[in-house]
Amino acid sequence: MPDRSSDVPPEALLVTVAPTGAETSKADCPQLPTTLEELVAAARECEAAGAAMIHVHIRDDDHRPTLDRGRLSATVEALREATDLVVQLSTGGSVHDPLEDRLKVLDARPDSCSLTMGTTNFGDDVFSNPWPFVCDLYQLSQEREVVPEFELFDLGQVAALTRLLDRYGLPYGGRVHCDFVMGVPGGMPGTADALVAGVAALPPQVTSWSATGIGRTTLAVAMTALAKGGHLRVGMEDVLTISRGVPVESNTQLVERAVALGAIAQRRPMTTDEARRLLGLAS
Ligand code: KMH
Ligand code: ZN
Repeated sequence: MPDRSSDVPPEALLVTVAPTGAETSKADCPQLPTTLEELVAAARECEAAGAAMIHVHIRDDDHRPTLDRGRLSATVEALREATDLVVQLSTGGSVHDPLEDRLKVLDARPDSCSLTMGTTNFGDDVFSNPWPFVCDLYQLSQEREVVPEFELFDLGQVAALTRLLDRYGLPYGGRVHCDFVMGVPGGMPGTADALVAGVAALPPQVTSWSATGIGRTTLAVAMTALAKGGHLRVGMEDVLTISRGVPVESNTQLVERAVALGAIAQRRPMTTDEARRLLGLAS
């Protein structure tokens, strides 16, 4: 039986920042980091505020979502140069991205990639993740030595994670980290009850998990995650108001709030070295 324990202490809180996403337009939210310069500046500030991992979606010159290979590689490089953050590229992209382009994200050689465990209604759209695609992406991540973060939008996707791990074994690095993405219209609700049910259903191979609540569910999910000993993802991909009707000023503001919530729960922000150990990225 392999040793599944980690030397990262339980008080260490992984804060992942998801600064941009693919759903919000620059016109609607000028403070959204959409250029490489804005993204790098946001990443530096968020690292200083306590984030240890960044979940990245990129935009083109017109601020529209893109999976352009050259831009993705340049982004990974720039983030590595400017920060010590664990760099996670989104393989979810936007709901309009073809599956084959989403597989090619791994060509940019990130530390980590998101890997969604099933198809989800996504507002009026469909976020497509058919089982064969999930299997292909997972095996590619193993081959390319990229650590996946399993994104769980629904309880059925927790069962799909169990099935995937049973069929294909552990990820590269030997640890299993997942993230509950809650409150998407079409996915599981962003409630304490739903998170408790999701955590109870996690397969035994899981070594760490975080959670994020979309929009107005953000605080309920974050506080429940802390109460259950989990980690936090925050950022303007997931929420654009800091309180009812008050726009978020920056991603840093959301990271600072996560760190403050963590402090109430007697957790302190995890260092980037600890995050690498937690995720199986440390050599
Ligand atoms: N933009 C959503 C359709 C991920 O990054 O892997 C998918 C998403 C999940 O954001
Ligand atoms: Zn994303």
